[in-house]
Amino acid sequence: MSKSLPYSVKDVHYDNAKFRHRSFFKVITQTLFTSDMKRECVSCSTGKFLGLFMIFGLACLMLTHASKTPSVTDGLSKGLGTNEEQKVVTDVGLRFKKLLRRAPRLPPRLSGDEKVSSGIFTGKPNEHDEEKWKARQRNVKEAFTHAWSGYKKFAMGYDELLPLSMQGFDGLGGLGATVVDSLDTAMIMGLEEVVSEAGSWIESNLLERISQKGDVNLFETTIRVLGGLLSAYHLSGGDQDMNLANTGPKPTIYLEIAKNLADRLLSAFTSSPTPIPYSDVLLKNSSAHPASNLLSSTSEVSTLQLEFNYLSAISGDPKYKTEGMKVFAHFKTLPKVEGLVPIYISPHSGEFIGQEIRLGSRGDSYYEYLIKVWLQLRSIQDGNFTYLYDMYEEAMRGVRHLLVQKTIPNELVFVGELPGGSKGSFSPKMDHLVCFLPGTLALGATKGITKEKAMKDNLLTIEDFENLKLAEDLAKTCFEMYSVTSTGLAPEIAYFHTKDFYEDGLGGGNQSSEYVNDIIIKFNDRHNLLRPETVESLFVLYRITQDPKYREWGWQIFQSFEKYTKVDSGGYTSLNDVTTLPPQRRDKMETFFLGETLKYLYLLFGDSSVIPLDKFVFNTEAHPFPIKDAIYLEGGSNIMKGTM
Ligand code: DMJ
Repeated sequence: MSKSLPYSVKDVHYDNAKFRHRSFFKVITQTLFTSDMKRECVSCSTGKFLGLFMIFGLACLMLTHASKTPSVTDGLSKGLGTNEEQKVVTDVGLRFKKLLRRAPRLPPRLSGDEKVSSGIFTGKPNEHDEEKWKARQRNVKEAFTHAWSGYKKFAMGYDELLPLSMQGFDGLGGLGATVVDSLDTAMIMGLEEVVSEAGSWIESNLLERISQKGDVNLFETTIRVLGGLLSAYHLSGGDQDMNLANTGPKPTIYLEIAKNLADRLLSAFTSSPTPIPYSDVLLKNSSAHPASNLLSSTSEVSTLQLEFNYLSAISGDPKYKTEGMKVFAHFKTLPKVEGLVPIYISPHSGEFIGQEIRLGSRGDSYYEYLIKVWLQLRSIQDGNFTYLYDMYEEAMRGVRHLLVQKTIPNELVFVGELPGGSKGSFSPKMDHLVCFLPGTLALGATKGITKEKAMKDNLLTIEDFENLKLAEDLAKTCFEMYSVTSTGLAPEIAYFHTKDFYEDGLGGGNQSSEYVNDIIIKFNDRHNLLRPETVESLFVLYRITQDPKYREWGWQIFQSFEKYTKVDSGGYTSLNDVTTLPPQRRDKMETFFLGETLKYLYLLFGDSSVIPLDKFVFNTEAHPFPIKDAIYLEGGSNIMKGTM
């Protein structure tokens, strides 16, 4: 592992002196009364006395003549120096009081320049801009319609569309996963025809499928199918405070099917000898079994709780939440490496297996759900779930300390892996999946409100600022993983040039990219599955920082999807190699392209008041669930409270 300084110390450009601020009064008195001075003062000369007097007088002058215009910091520190009506006498009095008080321990403030470069944009976008983004949002809607039309034409009722061979394929157990994954996107986009088609298919077919189908993966079925049904329930008026669907089945239909499915999925928990569920479920007879290696993935068993908690809240039955939350309670007791966890766990022993640590495949959404489940449940305020926040904070410190490095020559920030745990060596490798992290970090820092508001209300801690900084740095790297290739689309996995690692001749193919020597793409990793993680993070970062660059980056990525993955006959396809032109195509449209990628792009280009991040939490498959006390306390007959 690199011996260089950890990211938290080396890379965050906030002057720590700012946090140990000394007041002007302290500076003067401390300088005059150092130990040497004190000794000499016994025989203080008149000259020294006059000097002291002059400095004191000067200080008074500076205070009384200081500009009355409040500085950014003044305006932000509660109520001080912002009232223009105050009389000068009161002002001076206040200033003296201020001098005599201990300097407050405020989190760092950004200067005007830093604000611009770090993306706090308070000015309203002009009309032309708004029109531009509305038009771009329409382009995304058209892309969704094209994707759905291909699926409907060739693969309706199958899990996925194979757009080149123009047929369907059941890769996820045969529950029509694309239909359910797409439905809430269509609702958000106001595509009534699609809502009606998808809704009718679900109403007429899904229960039967659920009762007849065999093996499904617990995690995939929960995040895509159960998650899709639950957000369709909410968005179609289930909680009675919004209704985006003028057509399709009643919300209770979605809820009934969700309960039937979840009851079967629960067998993965109840048949395991520990709180860690088995990975697979046989739907037709509600039985469960472990994967062939007898292990469960860490991320899979910890990425079920948003869905199960919400289902408990709306159904009034606590069993889903009880089983799901046992997993986190168990994780709390397990040993970790600075909050980081190995990617496999045994449902038989309940212990982690192996040492591999990464935020990519099999590790990723463990970290995402720690903070999101806390956000979902924190309104209950019974203190039972603060351990989730603590685990998240510790893990992010671990990420900053152990996993973050910068590339050569251009200092891109990336999150690497520890293939041998804390004792093994560092690998400068990052799955595209890791690009969920910028969004999660930003959400965890401001809890879904804008950075501007969070700063105004003095809500951000130093760690929040560090996490936000890492979020922005990492989002840039994720975007450059797209820009560096010939197609403008990211590979599945990238390696990074560091002092310990470089391989020549494995660039992305875009010679005009500044980062062509920083990012290395191995032959086996050159595919693109239409994944959402980068645009997901751009969406969250845009909402939180209001920096328009995230929209522009999203637009560039969208255009590349349009150019290289669109299939004329309908649908979009994965690619085999993003570094060569024309790219070889792979013949698969993943369900998350409709469920996540296009939804996040649509929301990124649209009005920020739609599905606000402080009122909704998106599951890992981009299905939004509401966060509000009423649902979790009253709607669920207080079932969310105290079930742990
Ligand atoms: C999706 O199913 C989810 O986002 C999951 O968390 C990770 N993999 C895919 C998208 O890449």
